Amino acid sequence: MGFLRAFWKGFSSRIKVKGDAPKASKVSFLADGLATSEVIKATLMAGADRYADNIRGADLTTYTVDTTNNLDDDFGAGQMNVYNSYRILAAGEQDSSQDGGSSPIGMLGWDYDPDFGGVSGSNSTATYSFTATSGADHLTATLAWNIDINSAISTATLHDLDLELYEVTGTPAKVSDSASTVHNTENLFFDLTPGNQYEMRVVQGTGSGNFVWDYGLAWQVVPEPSSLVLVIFGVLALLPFLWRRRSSWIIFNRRRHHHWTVHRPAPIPSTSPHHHTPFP
Ligand SMILES: [Ca+2]
Ligand SMILES: [Ca+2]
Ligand SMILES: [Ca+2]
Repeated sequence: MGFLRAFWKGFSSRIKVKGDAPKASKVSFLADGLATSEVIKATLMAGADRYADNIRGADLTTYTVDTTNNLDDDFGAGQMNVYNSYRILAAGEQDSSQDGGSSPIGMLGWDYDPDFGGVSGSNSTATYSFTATSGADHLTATLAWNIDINSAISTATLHDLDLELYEVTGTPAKVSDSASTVHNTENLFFDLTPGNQYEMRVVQGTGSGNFVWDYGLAWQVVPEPSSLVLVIFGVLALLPFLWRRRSSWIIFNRRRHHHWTVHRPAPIPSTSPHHHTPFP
């Protein structure tokens, strides 16, 4: 519930900082793109875990990219991680360079582009530049858009957008893409080379004519899953040591300033009603 409260706080604080009057605030909030279904969908999918070591329920250890839009046929985008998605939303909207955005983009973020596809002067390529950190990082990104239904509700058109990743440290070279012709999301799931420069590009699908449509894009660059597994195993390896040092109960308590401390609960008094006297 804490994550959900934080998630909502991110939304509501965004409403408050835009304008003074409540009505103007709401308009700004919607115009932002933050409340669009495309951005919310992209944020949830880009924040999902492709690997999950759960305390309860089944683990997710066999994620396999096997669809034309780079998802798993069985698990989709993986296991929802609301905290990841909140962090992506909180990192803020970052426009493509064609729409006046600054470069580079952050390691987490999202964009809503209301006009894309080449018609009416809109851009038909949208570029998002970034540099991988010196660590072993992994990019997860989702481009999402809705089907185009005309006002008479008589025709439905699925515009074809694709998502590509170029390495641009030297001569630009495409290193990954998501180019489905039948889905309304495209996804990147890619191990980055430390320190190299990259561009994510939203483009028209091959053979697609011009159109004008809107999309949401969300991304996160985080340590590779394999690195996270090593950290998890490292912590697990330490647990027996802590267990012996601190007697039979260990409670991890997160205090202010984000320090983790280890406590042993006070011994149960002999007068406690919960104390069990052994049978003779
Ligand atoms: Ca935008
Ligand atoms: Ca645009
Ligand atoms: Ca496509």
